[in-house]
Amino acid sequence: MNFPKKVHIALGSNEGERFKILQNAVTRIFEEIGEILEISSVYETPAWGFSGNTFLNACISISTRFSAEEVLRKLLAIEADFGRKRDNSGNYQNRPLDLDVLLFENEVLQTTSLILPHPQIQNRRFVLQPLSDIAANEMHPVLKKKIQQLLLEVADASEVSKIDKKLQTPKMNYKFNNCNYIAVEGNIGAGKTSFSTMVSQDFNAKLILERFKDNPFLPKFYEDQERYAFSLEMSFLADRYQQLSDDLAQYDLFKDFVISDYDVFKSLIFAKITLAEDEYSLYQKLFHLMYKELVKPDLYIYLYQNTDRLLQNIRKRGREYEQNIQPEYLININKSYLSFIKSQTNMKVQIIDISELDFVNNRQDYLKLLGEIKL
Ligand code: PH2
Ligand code: MG
Ligand code: MG
Repeated sequence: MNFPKKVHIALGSNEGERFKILQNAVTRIFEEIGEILEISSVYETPAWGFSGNTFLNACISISTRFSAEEVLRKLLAIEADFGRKRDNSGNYQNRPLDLDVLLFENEVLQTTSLILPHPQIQNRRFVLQPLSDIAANEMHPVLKKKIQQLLLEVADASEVSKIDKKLQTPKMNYKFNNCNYIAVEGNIGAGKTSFSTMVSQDFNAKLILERFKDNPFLPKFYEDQERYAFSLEMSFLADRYQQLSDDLAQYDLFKDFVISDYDVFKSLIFAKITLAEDEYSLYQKLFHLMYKELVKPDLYIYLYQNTDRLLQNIRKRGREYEQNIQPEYLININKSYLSFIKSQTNMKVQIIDISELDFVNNRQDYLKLLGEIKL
């Protein structure tokens, strides 16, 4: 999972209903690429470098987890949907929509398809003027000058004039209001960690991730279940108890809530499957002693994913010791989760079917998933 990056994009239109096209483009960028951080004023600008219709130009900054190449590909697809046609003449033409990546964080890059930062920023008033609205103090990573400085120095004398109408910022119609702690659960490979991580980044939440990597019994367990099940379940329980009691007690002033990629009940659900009956009843006693002491989530989300896609995800992330996991084992785990969930009377639980969603690679699916959460 990539960390969100800040990207500055230039928008231009000189054909059709220009303002409407720019507004719709901003909405598409929000839905498909990332959250909109800032939007400049809109400027009317004469065609630069060719004789054509007058443009409307603006700049936006967004936050995205996609790579520069992916952002570029998505922008080109949006341009095409607005009727942009390209010919091979190499000359500028009138166009309903042009979307250019100006700055991708501080990346400096040159490939056949993409140059970063955009090589023409410093020569174009129709870019520097709107860009100064939202990024006056950003440093150009190659020229080592601030955008406002580049605007002062630009040779381009074209007359750009601000129009009154403002572009609207599309916002997530989703808020995690009045909640302190959310636990995300799901089968092995369902996407618990990805989803919790994305939410923590986008909604300023403190993230608690299971420390399965540190468990020395896990690889052994997958080799010899009977021999290592009890040690594994005990050490998971101890770890989870310690982590949750520490992390949930430490209140973070600068975060709005806490999200974790597991709930401590997971221990009991897995123990029931992996332990012999007598071991399980001993384990249960200990579990309940510890469970009493823990802060309970305000919302428990179970991400349901079908077995085929779980296996696919397990293969894709490639943890060696997980590669022999059998479909029956996953089906069993899912059943146990569901029967646990059914038995819950005090906890607010929500099952969300994500088998038709690809929320990591498809932002519209991510927004859809968020929309499903009812707090
Ligand atoms: N884009 C161009 C070439 N010329 N002139 C103005 N005023 N605005 C633009 O967006 C623009 C241009 C190439 O993309
Ligand atoms: Mg352009
Ligand atoms: Mg372009």
